[in-house]
Amino acid sequence: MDEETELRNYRYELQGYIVIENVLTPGQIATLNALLDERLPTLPDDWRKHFESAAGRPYGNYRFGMAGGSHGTNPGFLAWGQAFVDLMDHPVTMEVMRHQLGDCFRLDRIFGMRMRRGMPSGVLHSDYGASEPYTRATPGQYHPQPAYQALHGFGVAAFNLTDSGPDTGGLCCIPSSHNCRVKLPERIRGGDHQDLVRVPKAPAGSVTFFSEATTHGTMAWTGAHERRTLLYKYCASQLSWSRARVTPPENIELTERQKLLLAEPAGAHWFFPSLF
Ligand SMILES: O=C(O)CCC(=O)C(=O)O
Repeated sequence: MDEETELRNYRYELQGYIVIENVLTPGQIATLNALLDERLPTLPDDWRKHFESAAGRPYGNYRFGMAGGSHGTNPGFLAWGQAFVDLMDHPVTMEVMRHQLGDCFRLDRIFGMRMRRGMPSGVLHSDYGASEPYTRATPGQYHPQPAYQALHGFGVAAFNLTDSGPDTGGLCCIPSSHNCRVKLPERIRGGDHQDLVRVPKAPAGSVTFFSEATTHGTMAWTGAHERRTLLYKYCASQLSWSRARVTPPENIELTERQKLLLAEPAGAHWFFPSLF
C-alpha cells in the first residue's frame, strides 16, 4: 500500500469521514450537471412554502432521484444517464468502500441533494451506533454496542458537483462521532452545536466519504450558486436498511460488477461473491 492510501485510510477511520478532491474530471462534472439541468424542475420562487408544508420531515424537498432505503424500489437517478451509472463503481469509491466494508458490498440506496440560498439546516442524525433513533441508549451514559446491531457496515460516497464547505453550508458532520458510545444530546441535535459540527470543504469534483454511524446532517445553504451532491450509499453484503431496493435502469446496460452491487443481500463470500 502506498503512503497516500495509508494516510487516507487512517484519516477515514479516525474521523468517520474524509474528502478526496479531484475525483471527477471537469468533463464529468459538466456532463452530470447538464443532465441534472435537463431533469431537475426549476425551483419555484415560493420554495419556502414547500419546506413549510414538509414540516415534521427533516429534509424538506432537498432530495431528488431517490431509490432504495425510505424511498421505494426503483432505479432513481441511475435512469438519468450513463454518467450516473458510471459513478456506482467509481475506482476511488471502490477502494474506500473496500477498506470500510470488505470485498463484498451492495449499493443500498441513492439520492441527490440540491440547495439554494436560504434553505434551512436539516436535523443531525446517524443511522447506526449509540445515536441512532432506536438504540434505547440512556442520554449521557456509556452505551456498549450490542453485538447484534450493525455499526460500521454502511458507508456513503457523496459526489460534489458544485463547491460546498464552511462558506456555503451543505453536508456537515461531527468528526469521530462514529465511535462515540454516548448518545447525541438533544440540545446538540436541536441546533446548539457547541463547536462540534464541521462543514468540510468539498469543491466540485470531490467526494465526501462518511460512515452512516457518523453523526451528519445538512447545514443551511448560504452560497450564491446551487448546491448539487449525488449520494451513493453502500453496505456490507449481508446488510440492508429497508426492503426497498435500487434497481437497474431499463435503458442502460450495467457491467457485471454494477449488477452485483445491486444484488439482493447475502452473506459475504458464502452467497455474495467478491467485487474484486
Ligand atoms: O448531504 C447532506 O446534506 C446530508 C445527507 C444526509 O442527511 C444523509 O445522508 O442522511
